[in-house]
Amino acid sequence: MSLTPLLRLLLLSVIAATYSEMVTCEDVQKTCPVIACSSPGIIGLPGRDGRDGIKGEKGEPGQGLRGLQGPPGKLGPAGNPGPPGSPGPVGQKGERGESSKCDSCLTDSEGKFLQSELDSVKKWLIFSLGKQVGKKLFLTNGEKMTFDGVKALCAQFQASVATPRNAEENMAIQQVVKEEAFLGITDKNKEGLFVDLTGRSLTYQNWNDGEPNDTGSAEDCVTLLTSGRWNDISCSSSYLAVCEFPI
Ligand code: FUC
Ligand code: CA
Ligand code: CA
Repeated sequence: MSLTPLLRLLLLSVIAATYSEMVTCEDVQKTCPVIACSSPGIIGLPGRDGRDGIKGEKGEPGQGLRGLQGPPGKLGPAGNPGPPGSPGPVGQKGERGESSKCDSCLTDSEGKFLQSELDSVKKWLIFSLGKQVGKKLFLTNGEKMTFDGVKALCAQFQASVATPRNAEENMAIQQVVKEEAFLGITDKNKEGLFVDLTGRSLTYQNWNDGEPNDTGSAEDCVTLLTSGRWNDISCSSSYLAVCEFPI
């Protein structure tokens, strides 16, 4: 349906008159001074969609079936080292270490000093207790005991039972004791054959008159009488112990 030019002009005039009564050009200028006043245009197309709004609150949990439990997560990082532990028990005693060669580490002057000290001690000992003859020192502890007891006592001190090899030694023993004392002489291996405790035959003898007589066929040991003479006697009797020390 087409309108005649006259009719179209008439319709536009009516629309224009109606709009000018509602919004004047001056009204528009008050809010938008850039827009140049002209005759109103036709109504445009709708604008584009606006931007997304802010995120909404978390919704209520769903009501569906719960899913299966997932696999274990990855291994976490290693933790910090813990504090030191308490001390362990004391270990066993170790092997004895190798001794250094310090046995020979004394200086010459130290050695000489120690030797002179040792010599002094020996002199004090001889002066107060014993009697020295040559390289022998005779000592008694003043105890009476059997012959076996005397042998054990002397051995304990790396010494021997006193055995006089000559008159001087015999006299030295006599001076050390106040009573009858055992000598390191015996005939127990062969009756009548007196030897020293190493089995060697005697080079010196000083028997009392009538001795040795082996009284009761039971006298296989020898004593030094206070006179300095010798007597054979029972080994199980008790007499003073005298030892001889090599010096
Ligand atoms: C003499 C010694 C014995 C004993 C006796 C008491 O006969 O020959 O050995 O000493 O005296
Ligand atoms: Ca005898
Ligand atoms: Ca006798």
